[in-house]
Amino acid sequence: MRIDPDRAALLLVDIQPDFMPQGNLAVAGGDRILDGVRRIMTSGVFPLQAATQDWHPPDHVSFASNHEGREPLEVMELYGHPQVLWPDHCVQGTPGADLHPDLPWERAAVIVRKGDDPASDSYSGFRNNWNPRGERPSTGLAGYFRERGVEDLYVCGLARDYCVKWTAEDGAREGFRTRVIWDLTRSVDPSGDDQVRSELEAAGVELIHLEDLDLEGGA
Ligand code: VGL
Ligand code: ZN
Repeated sequence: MRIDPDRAALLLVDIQPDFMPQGNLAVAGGDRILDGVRRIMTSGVFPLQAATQDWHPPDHVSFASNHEGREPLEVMELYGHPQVLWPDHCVQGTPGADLHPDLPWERAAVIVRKGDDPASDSYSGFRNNWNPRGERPSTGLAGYFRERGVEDLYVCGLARDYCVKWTAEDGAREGFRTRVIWDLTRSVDPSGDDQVRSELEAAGVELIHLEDLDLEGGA
């Protein structure tokens, strides 16, 4: 697959130490995507690269530790929607919240931090999850891509079943031709992968693999 350098953007979702196998919200095999991600970032075929960074205050509503008597991975209802309660992760300013130190982030033109509102979670790079008023406020990322002339989005990162999925679904909803580089993602719960695959496809997201990209086209 040829990437049109004038219309494509690479979107790197939440590639942070806390989502690595040793991290506070460990994703099995999260570190296995790093070599491939580095290859794409340095291949020269994506002149425009953007990243998201999960970035929570310590009192964040998604942390089980902020709900008396709740344990991580329990689900509660929040503003009428299910909310998974997570272990504390990606706390602003902690090493686990950094962009992963082994990747060439100088290539990213824009880094969108998300999840900084203590009262709502934010899986997608485009919009927060619901706030108490039932809205999903924009991060401005869709407008950024539009002003940069982007039409095609290539999404990879962590986690496949949460932030990658929500980001890709919102990207498609915003009108971008959105592709997920499936083998450069990993799931919190791999047993749900079939459902993730079918929900992404139902949202109009195309699932591709690293080998589908023509990385020789770049410098
Ligand atoms: C994520 C759960 C909580 C993710 C972030 O990056 O997929 N998942 N915060
Ligand atoms: Zn988070």
